[in-house]
Amino acid sequence: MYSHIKDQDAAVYAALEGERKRQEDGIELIPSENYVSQAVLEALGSVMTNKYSEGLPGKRYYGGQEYTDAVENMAIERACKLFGAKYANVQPLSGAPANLAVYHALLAPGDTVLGMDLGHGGHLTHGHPMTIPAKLFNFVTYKMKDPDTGEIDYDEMREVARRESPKLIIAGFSAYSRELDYAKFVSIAREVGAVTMADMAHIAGLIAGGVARNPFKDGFDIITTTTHKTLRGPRGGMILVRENEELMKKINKVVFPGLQGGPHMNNIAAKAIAYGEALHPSFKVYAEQILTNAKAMEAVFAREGVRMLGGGTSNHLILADVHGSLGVGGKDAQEVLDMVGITLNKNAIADDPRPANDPSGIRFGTPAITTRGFKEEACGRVAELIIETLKNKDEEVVLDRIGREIKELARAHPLSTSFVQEK
Ligand code: DSN
Repeated sequence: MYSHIKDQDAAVYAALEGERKRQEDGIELIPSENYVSQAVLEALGSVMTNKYSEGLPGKRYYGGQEYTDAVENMAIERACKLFGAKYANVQPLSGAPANLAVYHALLAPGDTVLGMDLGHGGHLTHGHPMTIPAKLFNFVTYKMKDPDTGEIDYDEMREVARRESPKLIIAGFSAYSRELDYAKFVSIAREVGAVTMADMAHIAGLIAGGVARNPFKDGFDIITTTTHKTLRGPRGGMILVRENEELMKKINKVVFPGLQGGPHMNNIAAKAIAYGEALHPSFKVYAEQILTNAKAMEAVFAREGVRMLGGGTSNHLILADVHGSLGVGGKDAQEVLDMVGITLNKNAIADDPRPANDPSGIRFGTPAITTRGFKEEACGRVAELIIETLKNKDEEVVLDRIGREIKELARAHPLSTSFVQEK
């Protein structure tokens, strides 16, 4: 692999090979990561990277757009088909610029946005004070009623909405393991005259695979997403509009020229391929297996009495209170698990008494290992090994043995060059 890089630049080659090997040898549980297919990788390394294509298909600023137009139109059509949208913009470079584009299309400085509290599972781009949107707009939040069931406090959401009159209401999260009641969001938004946006970055693949509810079915106006998480595409973002053409036109103008320059056409070609994969019947098998695998891990954590936020999971991820249950802080947990070959991330839990750089929780999920062909039995074993590692975090002999077992599990599940998921 990478033979030209090897001949030309040994230092970069060493880093690429090291990363390839790390991904192959370890068990990847960061719930926002995945392994793309060879076809997606090829598109990323294709000649499309050479081309400038500012504008939209049929309305570009530079010449020579026959093939870029074709590939972007394919990506748009496939995205709309996957998610039941009338319009799509596939140019956002990632999730944060996709969200920023929607904010700028809909809001004036000082306008109010209602989103999920970051400490209760929301995302940085939904109003963390350090972000540019938070400096421009007024973010107010809703929370879970009870972190042990994960139920959102919709009564409080309605009260906040009535009091604050948000122009935009956001559903979406990066560390929340239950389904949202989109119909309730829409009813609250209609009452106060707000537009609804679902940031479905984490669960786009589950929606595409038909195992999570599509917010458009309940009347959401806009969906934003990254394309590289459960959707298993290249790194990137996308904005979908259910049916309002004027809304899409406003958003298009912000994506370019408002926010970005030339779209990354190699990435858009890779998105088209990934959306084609997600439209294939086997993607449903993949999405179902993600959930089955997460349930297998949940069962082990429940049996071992480790507290899970939301009381467990209905999607691809689990947020576990390892400090509360096992006396290990999130930072130490992440580090010792890295040592045995399990990659996940430390994560704050709701109303975490510990600091952000060493919170109480770990967050992990099944999209990447499911791509590798892990089934529920192997996932249950990985969950047992996580807990055993944390209980023996200073026992070198135990950790060595676990590390060897992790390597064996990884070897037994090599990455396939085909994107088709086997049952
Ligand atoms: N960094 C992503 C995640 O891990 O959820 C969200 O931006």
